[in-house]
Amino acid sequence: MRVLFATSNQNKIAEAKTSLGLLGYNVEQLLIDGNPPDFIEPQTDEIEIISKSKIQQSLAFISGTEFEGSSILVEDSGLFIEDLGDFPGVYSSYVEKTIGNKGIIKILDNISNRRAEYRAYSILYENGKYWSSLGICSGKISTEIRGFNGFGFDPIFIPDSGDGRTFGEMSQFEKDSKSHRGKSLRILCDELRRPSK
Ligand code: ITT
Repeated sequence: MRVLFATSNQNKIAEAKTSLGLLGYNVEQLLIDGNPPDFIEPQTDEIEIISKSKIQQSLAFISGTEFEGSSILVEDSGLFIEDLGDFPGVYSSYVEKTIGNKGIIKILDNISNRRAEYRAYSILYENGKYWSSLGICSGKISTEIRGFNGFGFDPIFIPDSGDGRTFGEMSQFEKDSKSHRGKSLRILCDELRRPSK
């Protein structure tokens, strides 16, 4: 089955191809005239609210196009650092582009509580119905940048379910088996495959 992922983030697409590919889905980026939807994000600190807004904007974006009636996937995600009151959270993309991993490590200098979690809220629209799911990956922020894989904060995020390596030091398959995105997409597919739905 084909799923059109409405996102401008190529890393999210690559990871969704891994997660959903294993479950038999064919993930493609939603592009109209070569462009992904340019989302206007509502002012909120809830990824769930942003994700709901993204799916509505995507459905408006495909209305009247050849993609009307297709299965559409959206996702909003971020890194939530406990001692910083869940910052950067919904501002993750902006913080990544501005202060980056070095900046986060600097902010956490001398802070002993380095607990953090990644969260992803995904919504799939198919045949007039919506399926949604939250995936959480708990861990901590490393004291130095390690690894070249993944994207964004991966070289400073150490998942609890691993062996001390950052996501930046893991393969995409390994990250997928533990990550917020992988979990969220697998829950979504389980829901979708339930016979009662
Ligand atoms: P779209 O809104 O177009 O999907 P985006 O990158 O702006 O793309 P978000 O608004 O959901 O997406 O922001 C997610 C940000 O959170 C992302 O840019 C990274 O900074 C961070 N992030 C989320 N998941 C991550 C992951 O698996 N690895 C590293 N950083 C991640």
